[in-house]
Amino acid sequence: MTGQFFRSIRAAIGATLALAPAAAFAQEIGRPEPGQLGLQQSVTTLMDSIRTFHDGVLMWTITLITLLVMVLLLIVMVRFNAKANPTPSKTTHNTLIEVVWTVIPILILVIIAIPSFGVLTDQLTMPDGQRKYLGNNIFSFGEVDVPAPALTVKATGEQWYWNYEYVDQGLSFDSNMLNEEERAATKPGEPRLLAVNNELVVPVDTTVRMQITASPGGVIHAFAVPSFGIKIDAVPGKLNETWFNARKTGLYYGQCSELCGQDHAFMPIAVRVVTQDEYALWIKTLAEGFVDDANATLPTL
Ligand SMILES: [Cu+2]
Repeated sequence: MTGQFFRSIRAAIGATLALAPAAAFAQEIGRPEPGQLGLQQSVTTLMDSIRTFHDGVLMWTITLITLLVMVLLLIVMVRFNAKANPTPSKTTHNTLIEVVWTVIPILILVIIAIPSFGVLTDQLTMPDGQRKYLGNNIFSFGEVDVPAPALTVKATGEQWYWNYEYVDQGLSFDSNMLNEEERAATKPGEPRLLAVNNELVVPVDTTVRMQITASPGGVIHAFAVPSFGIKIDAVPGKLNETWFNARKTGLYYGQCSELCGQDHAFMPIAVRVVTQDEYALWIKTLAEGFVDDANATLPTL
């Protein structure tokens, strides 16, 4: 019942707020759009739960509280200004009101906290093939099956770019932002400050274990991809873990999300989700040679 209720709320709000940036492209593109109001589109069960939580619970709560406070303020301004109410009440305490304005906010916070903890737990619990995930049903105990990870990628925050290591294959490469000349020459259709030379390439419908760290002696970064619903700190000397399973091929952008120094704004994250066959050829080519050769096997966007 609640699951369905929030599904329909989410669908209604999603239809109202979300622009449909992907419609024009053959592939999905996860990126911010001019004039965008809602969150970025979701292509994972984690982002489904975040969007449902945000659009279906938080936005309603915030809006109703704001309206209530505004109405109370207007009543005070009209009915209790010096002209309308020349002799003010001398009341200093009212036990009932104090209990009410303590208990009701506590209840609101509890209602927010319950699905919030569930969503957070999902992001930080590695799938084992057994555990159920929340998806859109954030007030349920979880209904979504997620397979165990089939691929492990370690992302290392450097000053100021990312290094991606395919741990099982022992392969790694750096991913640098393209400056304007490089972008115009090689990837003119991709967005400024987000396009990179070497994207993180992963197969569709596959659970990817992401290990996140920063280079020793470096600084703290954070690895975040909005369409996947993941954001996790990259700390020198510490290995953080999260996961995603993208259901649509395409190109999804994120950014370093922890203020890390002079080029913090210029170390974007670009994840390319490709078909199983494309991935198999890409990783085989990478194992045999250079990342440029591997990237050349992928279809142009
Ligand atoms: Cu950074």
